[in-house]
Amino acid sequence: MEFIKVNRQHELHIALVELNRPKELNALNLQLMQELRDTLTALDDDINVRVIIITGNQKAFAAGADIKQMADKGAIDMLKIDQFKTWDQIRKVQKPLIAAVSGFALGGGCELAMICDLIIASETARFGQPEIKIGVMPGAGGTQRLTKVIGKARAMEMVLTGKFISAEEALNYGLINKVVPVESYLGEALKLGKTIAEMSPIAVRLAKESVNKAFDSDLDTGLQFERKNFYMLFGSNDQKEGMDAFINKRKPNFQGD
Ligand code: DAK
Repeated sequence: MEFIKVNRQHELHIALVELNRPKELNALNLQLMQELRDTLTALDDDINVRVIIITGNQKAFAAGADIKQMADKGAIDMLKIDQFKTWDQIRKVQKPLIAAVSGFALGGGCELAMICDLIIASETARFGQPEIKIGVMPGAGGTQRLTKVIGKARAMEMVLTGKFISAEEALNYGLINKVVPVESYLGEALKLGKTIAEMSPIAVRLAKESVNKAFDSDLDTGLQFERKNFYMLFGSNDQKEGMDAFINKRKPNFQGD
């Protein structure tokens, strides 16, 4: 892998995936996205990994798709490249994804963070969908996810003016989970990951799936889906273990079955 580094915290069941194209502010070129897709799908299949953290560096999570790579493309070139396939595969990762964001999270970088389930940001983080400034618009879910999360007025302003928002604003808008000093954003993401990794992996998977369902369906469909997953968990050993641990005042030991 040229643009992705993986650091496995075996004892915590966490994998830290770092976007590594620092000179270009982690601009998401096709190779980086394919490497990211391959990495995430492999980690999703690895039973020793329970939580995945995606991060960049202090200056940039990712400054967007690679403008230099896209500049001379036509509509049919873009269609043939079909980047959506790669993005869809990332979106389908079943394990919890935490984005640990510092610096720029712009365009595709902001969209990648929004695909993640939780976002921890450093005080220096800047979020934005500036595609309008280069004559295009968000293409990897930005107009949809941003609007659902922060509301139409704020999303319109960001998407139509390309303005960046600070980590503090992103927190107030409900786009992210927490803002911490720049020295601790990775530590904080690991702490959050550790808490989730201690839960039953099977319950975490179905819970993630169910929360996501709320995003793309009406309430009735979402409730039916949630109920099915809820019943299914009563077929797991982890449910027996979790409830027995509670009754016997001990820490549960979840095995994911
Ligand atoms: N693409 C390519 N190179 C980039 C880049 C980008 N998005 N962002 C930065 N770089 C490069 C710069 O060109 C520069 O390279 P050199 O000139 O040194 O060779 C280097 O990174 C450092 O950047 P700056 O010199 O500009 O650094 P500053 O600190 O002065 O400014 C900045 C930082 C983030 C404000 C600025 O670099 C900037 O405005 N960058 C562009 C931000 C942007 O417009 N992002 C949106 C891109 S469009 C799709 C999925 C996703 C997308 C589309 C389709 N499908 C699934 C089909 C997404 C589209 C986008 O994200």
